[in-house]
Amino acid sequence: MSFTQHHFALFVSLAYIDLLTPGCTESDWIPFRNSCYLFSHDTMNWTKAKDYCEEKGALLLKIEQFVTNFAKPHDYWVGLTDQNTGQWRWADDTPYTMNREHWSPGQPDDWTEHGLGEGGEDCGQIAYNGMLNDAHCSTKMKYICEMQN
Ligand SMILES: [Ca+2]
Repeated sequence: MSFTQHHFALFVSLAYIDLLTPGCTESDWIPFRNSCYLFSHDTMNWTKAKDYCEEKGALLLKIEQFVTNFAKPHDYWVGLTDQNTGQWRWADDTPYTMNREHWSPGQPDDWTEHGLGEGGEDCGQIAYNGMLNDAHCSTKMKYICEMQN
């Protein structure tokens, strides 16, 4: 299955399943394949989003298959950061292999003119265009948790 099909199915689920669904123990979590996904409505900084997902027994989204037609008109934190080691890693501390085809043109750029405090941009988000960008970790943003069943 291609990642396009994967996410099409995910968003079909998101659009039409709005109930407590067998397979996911909490409402608002969307079952797909062997995981449950939460597309948050609230916003948090990256670290709080990561902690929230982990409190739920989940992870900030670790994207195994990439998104090209991300249909939601929002930015979401995903579980990518280079703030600890300078190397991009997933929130479960596994390494991320850089593939610039998954990033918006010119990203990650570690931009420093954001006016949000010290440092550049060390946390990964997925934008409405389905592409990755690095943003300042203190930014409050929606987030996606993934819980593997
Ligand atoms: Ca950036």
